[in-house]
Amino acid sequence: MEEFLSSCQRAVQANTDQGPGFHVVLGNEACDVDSMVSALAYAYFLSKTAHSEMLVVPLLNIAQSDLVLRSDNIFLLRQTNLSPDLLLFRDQLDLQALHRNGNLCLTLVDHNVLPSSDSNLEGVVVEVLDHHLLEREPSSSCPVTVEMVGSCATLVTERIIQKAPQILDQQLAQLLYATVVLDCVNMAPAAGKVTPKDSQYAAALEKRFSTLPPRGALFQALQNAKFDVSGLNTEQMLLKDMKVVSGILNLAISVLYVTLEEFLQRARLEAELSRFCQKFGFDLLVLMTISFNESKQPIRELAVFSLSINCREQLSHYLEQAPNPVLNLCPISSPHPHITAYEQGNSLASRKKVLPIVKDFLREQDANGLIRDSEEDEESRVPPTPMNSLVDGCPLDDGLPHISAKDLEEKFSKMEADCGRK
Ligand SMILES: [Mn+2]
Repeated sequence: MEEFLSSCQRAVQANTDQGPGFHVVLGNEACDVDSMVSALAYAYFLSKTAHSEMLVVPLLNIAQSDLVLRSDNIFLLRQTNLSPDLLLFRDQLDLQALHRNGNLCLTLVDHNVLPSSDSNLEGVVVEVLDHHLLEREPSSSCPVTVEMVGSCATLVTERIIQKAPQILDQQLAQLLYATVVLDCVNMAPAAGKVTPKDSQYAAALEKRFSTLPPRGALFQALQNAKFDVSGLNTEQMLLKDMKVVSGILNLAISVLYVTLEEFLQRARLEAELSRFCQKFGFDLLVLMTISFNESKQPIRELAVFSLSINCREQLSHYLEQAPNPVLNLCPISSPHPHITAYEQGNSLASRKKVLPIVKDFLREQDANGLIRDSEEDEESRVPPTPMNSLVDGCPLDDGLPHISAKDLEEKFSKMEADCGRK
């Protein structure tokens, strides 16, 4: 696999108009473990079996700098001794330019239609292998394999075992096996993800490679890695699982997978939070932490950050008083003057429950009731962590909204005025 990936990199670096062109195997924009492994494994399979001039390359459908947010992907790469430096990312190969020059064909794995930003590439899609709801128009020039299995990696494994079992080595088997086990929630029927075909091919891999890590341990390790934020800086932690709500104020709610105490101890935290707010144009940040006690019960805490005392106090007060649901916020001491911190007694109130309260707050701040929501507004979308292999709602392509210094100044003076009015 390393040799194959190195040759792909060399080919991309040497890319010229005169070359034979690229057959790109592309996963979805969430670039979760399934999309990454399906692209790597299927491209490898095609490179060994396809009889075409074109160079087959797997492409991760995120920018290289976003890989750090996919801690489970990084964990699996490390576990299978694959360096992330060998991977090719969306910002390293200009698909549009290749397409313009007639040098591109595409195989889609783990999704079956291209997002609107890439829809002009539909004409060069030559094959699809996926496990999402079929949204693709049938076409004679593009064979489509869509089956509602737990993991797209199951379909890739099936193809390899049926057509080229000799290319399976321990490394490739482990990549595929780990993905199936992760997507199928440790093959537990109760989780409702696993199908007979997933079990069949997981068992086939176990049978061929007796040295694969034990299923339960592998699942737990990947699951832990998904929530491991130890390698992330403050900005990355905030971006990892963030939603944006905008009205007269711009507000972000980030879920953090650490205890609030641990987060509040980060060096220069307030300076980092204000830099974050300036960079992305936020007036207020709501930080919701989730951690687990020894009996695996969730512990939730909540904090509000804003450089404006008025904004911070008003939102904090609003959350304290919110009737539906009652959050049972109990103030805890914060070492930072601009951060109000709470234990959240109602540990069932996830961000899904807190978001409407925050929207109500913004509505009350804004006589016009103009609220924008990160789900409805493509412009303000930021990449949430994919919790499963669904591509929907996991955009990494649109980047972040661009905000000029002038916009910011206006925003802040408006914010102060608005908050001061009350
Ligand atoms: Mn998937």
